[in-house]
Amino acid sequence: MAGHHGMVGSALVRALQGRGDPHVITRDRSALDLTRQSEVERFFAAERIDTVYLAAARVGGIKANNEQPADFIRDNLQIQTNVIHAAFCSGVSRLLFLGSSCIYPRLAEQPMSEEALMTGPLEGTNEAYAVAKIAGIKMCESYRRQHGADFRSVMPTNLYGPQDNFDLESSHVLPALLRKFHQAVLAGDGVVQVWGSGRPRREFLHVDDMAAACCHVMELPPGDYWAAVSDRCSHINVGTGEDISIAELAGLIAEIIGFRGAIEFDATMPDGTPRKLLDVSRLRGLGWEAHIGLREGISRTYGWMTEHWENIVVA
Ligand code: GFB
Repeated sequence: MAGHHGMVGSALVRALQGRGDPHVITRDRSALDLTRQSEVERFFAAERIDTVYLAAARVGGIKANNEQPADFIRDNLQIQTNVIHAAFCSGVSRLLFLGSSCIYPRLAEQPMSEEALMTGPLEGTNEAYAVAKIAGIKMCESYRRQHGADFRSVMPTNLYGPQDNFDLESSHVLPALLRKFHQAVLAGDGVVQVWGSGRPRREFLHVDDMAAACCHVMELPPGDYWAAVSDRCSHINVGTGEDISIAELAGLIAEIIGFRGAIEFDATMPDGTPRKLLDVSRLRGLGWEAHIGLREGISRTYGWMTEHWENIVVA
């Protein structure tokens, strides 16, 4: 398991252990830096690893992606290239690469099917990250085509849940709004600022659903997985199939938290892609769909945030 300290990786560890897999191998960054090729090669040579979940990545919200494109493209290309190649050389039987719905063109037809990949220009605010993720899919696909490797890919929509990043500069919108509305209630503030116009639409998936989907995809017999995808479009979308505008999301979070003040939109901040809704029919055809509704998922994540509030505000 690469990336077990992150929101997705930690959910995956919980899910795998819940399915009775006692042998999940993880390493702290201090013991294994995945951006260092020689360290990754040594690790794979020393351990007997059968299956790899590649959830390690540099991730962030619209502001971090927009302001640090060099960091996003470098770290992600290094991590995924090192892990995928070392996994192949050590003979692992199966690998799962995790990407993101920002791989699709900015103005892709909605909902976005897997076949929309590389059919148009990307969204500018996260182009560097998206190019790295597209390279990851293509690397898995290429190892499949050249070597027959069983290297699979899943592309999640916008994720949220426990252990998310609540830092207002680098987080995604959902944890940012949970924090902003909670802080406003605590401080008695009457106004909360929401970035952009509020018009963009996003699809949100709870990370426990994402982890369950990853396990489902990895447990599929090779014949089922490779029959459902194509040689040059080998990934599978993971989402709920429903989206919501940022203004509606802000209203829902305000209601859940009990904020009764005003919501203001900050037009100086970018909107990003106008809409990102995944076509999830490929995954549904393989027998999986999301179970955690948005209201329930937000309430659960709000509970987690308030439980860990002291760590969040000092971070
Ligand atoms: O979640 P988010 O940062 O990422 O922003 P993206 C989604 C939308 O919410 C944008 C708006 O229109 C933001 O302007 N928004 C409103 C806010 N208030 C806030 C706020 O306080 N914080 C944040 N962060 N947004 C990222 C990509 O895109 O999503 C990555 O940059 C990746 O590459 C990831 O794909 C899932 O959905 O725009």
